[in-house]
Amino acid sequence: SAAVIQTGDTEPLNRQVKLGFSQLGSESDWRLANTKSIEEAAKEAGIELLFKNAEQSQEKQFEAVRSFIKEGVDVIAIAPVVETGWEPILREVQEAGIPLLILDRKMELTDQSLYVSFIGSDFYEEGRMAGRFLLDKMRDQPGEIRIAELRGTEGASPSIDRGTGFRDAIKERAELTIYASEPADFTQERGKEVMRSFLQSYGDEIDVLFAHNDDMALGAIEAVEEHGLRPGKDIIIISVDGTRQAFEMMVEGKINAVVECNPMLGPNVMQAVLELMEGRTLPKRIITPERIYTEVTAEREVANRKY
Ligand code: GYE
Repeated sequence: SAAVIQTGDTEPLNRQVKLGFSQLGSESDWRLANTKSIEEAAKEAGIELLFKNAEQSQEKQFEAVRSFIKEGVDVIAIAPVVETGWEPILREVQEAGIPLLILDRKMELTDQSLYVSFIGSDFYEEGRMAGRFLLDKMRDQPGEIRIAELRGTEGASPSIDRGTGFRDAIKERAELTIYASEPADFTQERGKEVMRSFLQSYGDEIDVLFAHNDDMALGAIEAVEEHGLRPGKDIIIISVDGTRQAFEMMVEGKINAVVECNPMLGPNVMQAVLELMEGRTLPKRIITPERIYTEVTAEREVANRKY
């Protein structure tokens, strides 16, 4: 079922709409669910999807975008690996007259005319929710509380904004200190390696782990257990995304709280594409609503997880 485009008073465009999507990588369960959501929603909407995985390389994203321009797609969507460095390529897209959607992660742009809409989560708010949970969890624990942080990919907006939101929230209590903080690229493997090195350097001094995503938290849990400590008890663990695996860990008591970040952007994106083709104006920002889940609510939620 091809989506037939009705362009104002001209004849309906009797061909399939083509969407070029530059996905940043396949580093996490969140990302895999995001890709699947886009693929399924495109199919459902009858939109032809040209998909390229950039394997966490901005350079590869540039190449993908150029190939979409050559191909003459109707709309280009980019989930950008890092925040900066996008203006030149976006200008190429603009010169080709192709509308651009930014998905998932933010781009730092001075010229806001370079894109039509940014669809994704509020990462700063996610960081704040994580920090507020910690304040609450530790309200009766006196003295210094030492936090280790596993950051995501350097320069990526979820990493930058989750870090800032978290810091802004915990500022309220001076005893909460960020004791160690390193990037671990949003992968389980790096999460484990970096957590292992934290434990080798600081051992029992770490009270809390804030991981910027579930995959890194899962890797860190392995490192904590190998070190002979109990995740969720000896070290309080907070993470972001809300994958099924993280929920299972929460049910086991190994993760204390997970801030949800919704990867199911496909339906929103396809709706945006079709509206663009009908000549409608989109809101500049479309935010996906989210919440936090804790060890208290995990049990009754785990079966509902879709990713
Ligand atoms: O949290 C992480 C993924 O950009 C929101 O990227 C996304 C983040 C997500 O690798 O798991």
